[in-house]
Amino acid sequence: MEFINVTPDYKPHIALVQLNRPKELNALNLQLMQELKEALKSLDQDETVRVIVITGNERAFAAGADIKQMADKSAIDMLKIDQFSTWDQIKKTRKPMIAAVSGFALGGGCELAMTCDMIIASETAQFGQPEIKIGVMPGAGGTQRLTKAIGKARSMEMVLTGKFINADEALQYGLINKVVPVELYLSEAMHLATEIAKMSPVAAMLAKESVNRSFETHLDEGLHFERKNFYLAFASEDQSEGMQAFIEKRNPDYKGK
Ligand code: DAK
Repeated sequence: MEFINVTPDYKPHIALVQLNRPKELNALNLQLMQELKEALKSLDQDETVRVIVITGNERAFAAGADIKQMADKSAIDMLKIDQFSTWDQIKKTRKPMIAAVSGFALGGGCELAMTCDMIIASETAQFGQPEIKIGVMPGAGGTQRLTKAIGKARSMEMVLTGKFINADEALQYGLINKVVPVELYLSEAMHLATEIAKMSPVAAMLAKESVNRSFETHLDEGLHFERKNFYLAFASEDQSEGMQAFIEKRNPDYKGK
């Protein structure tokens, strides 16, 4: 791995993936995205990992797709490269993912943060979809996930002007979960990850899938899907353990089975 650092056991049950192209503000070139895809696939299959935190550095989470690498590509080049399959694979990650964002989260960087399930930001974070300024538009979910998160009016303004919003605005708009001082953004993300890692990983996976389904379907279908996953949770040993632990007034010891 050249452009990302992966620590599967950063904390008990928590993996850390750090984007690592600092000089280029973690611009997402093809190799970085490929590495990220492979890392997430492997962490998703790693039984010891329950939650994945993705971060950059203090100056940038990621300033977008690598413009220098994209600049001379034709539509057919883009079609053949088929970067969407990489993004689709990342989206398929079944374990909860938290983005720990400081500095720039722009274009594909903002889209990557939004592909995660929750976002913890430092007070220096800036979010934006500035593709319009370079003659294109968001291509990895920016027009869809941003609109669902913050509504049409604000999304239109960001997508059509390319303007950035700061961490407080992002919090107020409902794009992110929490803003903390810059020295705390990673530890705060770890704190959230630790809370989730205490839960049944089976239930967490089923719950994540169900919440995500609400973005993709109408209410009746979503409720039906939720119900099936609810029943499925009762097939897990973790369900017996969780309920027994409650009755016995002790902490549950989930095995992810
Ligand atoms: N690509 C390549 N290099 C970048 C970059 C980027 N997105 N962002 C920054 N850099 C590089 C700069 O070129 C500079 O490199 P050197 O000149 O030193 O070699 C270095 O990082 C430091 O940047 P600056 O000198 O510009 O730093 P400043 O603090 O002055 O400005 C900035 C920071 C973030 C405001 C500025 O760098 C900037 O505006 N960056 C571009 C932001 C942007 O437009 N992002 C959107 C890119 S388009 C797709 C999926 C997704 C996408 C496309 C396709 N498919 C699935 C097909 C996504 C598209 C995008 O994200």
